[in-house]
Amino acid sequence: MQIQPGKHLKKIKYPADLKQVPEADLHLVCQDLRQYIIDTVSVYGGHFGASLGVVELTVALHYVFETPYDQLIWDVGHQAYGHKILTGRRDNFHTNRLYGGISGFPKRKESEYDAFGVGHSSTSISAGLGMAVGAKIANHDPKQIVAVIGDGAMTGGMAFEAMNHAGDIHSDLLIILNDNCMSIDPNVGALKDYLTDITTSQTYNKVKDEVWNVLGKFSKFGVNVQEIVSKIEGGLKSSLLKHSNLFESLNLRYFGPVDGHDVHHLTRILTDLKQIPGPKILHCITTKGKGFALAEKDQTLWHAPGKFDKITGQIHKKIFDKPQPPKYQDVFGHTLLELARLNPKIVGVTPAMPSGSSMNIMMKEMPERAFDVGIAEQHAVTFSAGMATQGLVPFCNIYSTFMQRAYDQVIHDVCLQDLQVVFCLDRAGFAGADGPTHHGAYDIAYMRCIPNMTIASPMNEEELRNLMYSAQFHKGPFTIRYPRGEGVMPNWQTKFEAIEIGKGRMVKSGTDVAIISIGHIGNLALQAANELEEEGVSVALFDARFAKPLDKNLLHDIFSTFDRVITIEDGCLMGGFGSAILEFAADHQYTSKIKRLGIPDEVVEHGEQMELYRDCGYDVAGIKTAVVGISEYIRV
Ligand SMILES: Cc1ncc(C[n+]2csc(CCOP(=O)(O)OP(=O)(O)O)c2C)c(N)n1
Repeated sequence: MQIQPGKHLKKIKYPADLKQVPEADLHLVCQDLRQYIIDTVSVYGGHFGASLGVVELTVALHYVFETPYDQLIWDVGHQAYGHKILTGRRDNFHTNRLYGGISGFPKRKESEYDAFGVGHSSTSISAGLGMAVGAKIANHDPKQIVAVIGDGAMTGGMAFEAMNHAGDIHSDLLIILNDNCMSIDPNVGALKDYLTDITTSQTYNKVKDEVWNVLGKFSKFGVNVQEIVSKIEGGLKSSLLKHSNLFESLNLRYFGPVDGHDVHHLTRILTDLKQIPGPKILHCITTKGKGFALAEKDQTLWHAPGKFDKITGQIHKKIFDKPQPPKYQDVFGHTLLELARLNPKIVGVTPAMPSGSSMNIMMKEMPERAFDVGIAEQHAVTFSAGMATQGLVPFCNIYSTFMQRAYDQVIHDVCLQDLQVVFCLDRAGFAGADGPTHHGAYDIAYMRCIPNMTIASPMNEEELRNLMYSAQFHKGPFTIRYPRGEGVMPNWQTKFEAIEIGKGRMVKSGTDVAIISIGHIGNLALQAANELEEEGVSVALFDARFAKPLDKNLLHDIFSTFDRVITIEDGCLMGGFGSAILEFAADHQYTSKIKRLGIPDEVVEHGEQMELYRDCGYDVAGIKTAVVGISEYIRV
């Protein structure tokens, strides 16, 4: 279904069209753009509140700057829907996040207006600084580089590493801090309090207003703004601001706070800022979900609500006539609380994903034992390591894809010291519509090579519970990976039972081919094996449960019985679980034919998880084809 743009947006396909609009009418474009986002996301789903909050900023930026020559970097990129719509993708926007459609995040391959590919947070200032320096060294004509970063993303260490550098080398870079006091959940940390303080501090704002008044007065007369700012900085501003403003202390010129929903004011400020050299930051105050009352009210729910009725605000939920299996994340959340009630040493850590990981269940009952540390995966890991040295048992929940950030911390701070930290990696395997920046493809491969690490993955809810239960008694680092979405057991609240570390199990017996799977994907293998049985091919299925240590006894049994073996994992083939099985077979001189199914060595785009399994040959049909293929191969 093609969504119809309003009459002001209709005329705009590219920023060049936007520039034809009289400045006085920009708020009308904003109205239409906001409505277009509401109309489309309500029907097709996707991120919602963040894009609504930056409508005015998006319009002002494309109005003032010469994109794509001037470069605009959106941190995380979930707020860039307006940007996509104004940069040639309006008529394609209904394919956002769908298989074969446009990406939900800025992506260099998709558009020249997407200056930098994003999805993970806190990269925009580093990338922008690199662009500014690179453009200069490459002798490009002067260009403006703008990084838009949220207050949530600003809690990430990389943002500070980049500001520290920017303030030192004085490259031309405009940072726009989009401050809506929200991450996905309410933003946390001392920085959040600081931002609120500078927004409300009277002394500070008085000085700042004077700076702006002077600036405004002069720029109207066409006086060189750059000169004026230096003069003001030399006097009034610098002494007070430098000592009272965090950004000024880092040698970034600080402007604001300004109302991020006043498109006319924003346009004027951005025009002025274009003339000010060096690194500078414009602090914009916005409301996440702006213009859609329910989204303004419950900003966490409306971060990415799914499809909804735009009139009533009713979020569409599938209705089932029988109980459904829960999401793995909820099994994690409830189980963690259950375990924490029994074991006072258990603590929980999440980097900014309380609701996404369901850690919020424990946070609600035990706020003193469960921590949201901000978008700070590296810190989350080392903070957990620190608590482990005190004899606690931290369950540190990080999405598989975001754990990539904290790799050195896992090695250096946890594994080399053999500390007991339980890493629960959510969204392991294909993430679905969020696409390649979010697929949890690599964790088995990157964890497997680290000494002391144990890696397990449950095939169902009961296994997740039992792995979590067992991990609390294991003295050393322990990774449990599980996918996005639902499991298979509507009655999931099973009694805890210890699982022996490194012990796999047979799920189904058979004689022709052995499948060894790891994790939830084993359920598709089971379905394939059952169907094949009826078609006359006898397939045995083994649930390895552990990628490390491997169940050597089970593997010796399998390789001495079967000359055709298939491995299946929802993870990368290179270095993954199948590779571990190949290593085992080679090390023990087994000559069985082995076929590995998993994620190939390429960037797999976004789509429904099932569509991606299909493309990579490990949906039910793909598994059956692989079994038949390996059987025929032997016959030849
Ligand atoms: C490294 C990393 N960790 C976690 C996330 C998940 N995540 C996506 S958006 C978001 C909140 C960002 O907050 P903010 O920057 O303030 O933007 P807002 O949504 O409020 O506009 C988080 C935690 C991520 N994208 N990258």
